[in-house]
Amino acid sequence: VFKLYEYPPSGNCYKVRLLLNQLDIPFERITVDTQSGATRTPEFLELNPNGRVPVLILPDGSALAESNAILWYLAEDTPFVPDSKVDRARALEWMFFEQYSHEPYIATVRNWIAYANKREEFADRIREFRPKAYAALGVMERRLAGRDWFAGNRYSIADIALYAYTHVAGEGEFDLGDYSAIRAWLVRVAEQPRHVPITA
Ligand SMILES: N[C@@H](CCC(=O)N[C@@H](CS)C(=O)NCC(=O)O)C(=O)O
Repeated sequence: VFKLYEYPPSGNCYKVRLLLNQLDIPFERITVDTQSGATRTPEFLELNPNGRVPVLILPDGSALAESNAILWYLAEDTPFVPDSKVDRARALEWMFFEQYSHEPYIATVRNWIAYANKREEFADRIREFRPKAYAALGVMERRLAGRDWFAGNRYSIADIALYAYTHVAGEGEFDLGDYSAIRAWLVRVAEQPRHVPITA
């Protein structure tokens, strides 16, 4: 059985839970408190030398890190990966965008404000990151103009990767009011079969 090392409020960890649920794959959950250094113990670094969750333990006992790599592993040969070669690359295009241009700003600000109690300590960086986060939202809004999904013509792991932190951006005090295509897409994602909320 799969074992997921996770910090439940983390969007990166939620991506993996959401897909496991949508694939109807049973898994065990092990909570790791990222706020107290539990990801940096020698034991944890054996699982992921990069000291971060999520980590998925596969049935053969090996450990896989990086949320979007885990999504790719689980989704291969399922409808959650697009069919054509170019659409599969397109899914990766948006998953790399998520990790380089979106998550570093939106997830980080959300964590400092809503979970780590660092609003004052990191006030300068929050101010610096906010426009970069809105730039990423602007890119998503343009991509979604006139289309329902990020890659191919159906819901895929590219949507899961971007949904994770976009739908809780409000916890980082981001306002999606001007992003109507994103808001409509958030509703479409939440309507997919076997959807589970981040709080589950
Ligand atoms: N690129 C990684 C990021 C993972 C990550 O940043 N994990 C955070 C929680 S969301 C963490 O474990 N932080 C604890 C630490 O850095 O010690 C992924 O997508 O899985």
